Amino acid sequence: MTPRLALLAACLAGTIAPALAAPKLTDAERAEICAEAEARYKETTGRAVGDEPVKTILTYKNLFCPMNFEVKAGDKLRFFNVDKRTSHSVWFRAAGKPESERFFPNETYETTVDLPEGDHELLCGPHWANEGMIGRVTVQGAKP
Ligand SMILES: [Cu+2]
Repeated sequence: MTPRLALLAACLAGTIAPALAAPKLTDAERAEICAEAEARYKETTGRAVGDEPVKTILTYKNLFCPMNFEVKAGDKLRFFNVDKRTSHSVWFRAAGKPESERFFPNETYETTVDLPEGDHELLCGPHWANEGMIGRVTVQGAKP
């Protein structure tokens, strides 16, 4: 394979596109966006996201908030979209899971963690490749 073809193949496979296209946010910029997301959640629901009995991840401005988090196998996970117009999805692609349906502003997507122990890449179907909307879930051992 020529280098040019190899590059094209890598782009098609999605292995290079994120590195080239994902906007580079600093940790501080991410923290600011996620703080805004939490404020929007509280405004919408009247509750602090950290007080929810079910682990709640916010989607906002092409970020998962938090971006990296830990769960136990069998835990429930709840995703809530605090964006104004954009829909998102949840996709453990590398783990061989199907992409979720899109959830729209103020909508929730809930799932139960059925992934093996270890780190798993969490993608948003429409935004991972070009916007870098990628999180990481660390799954700990199953509940006794
Ligand atoms: Cu998204």
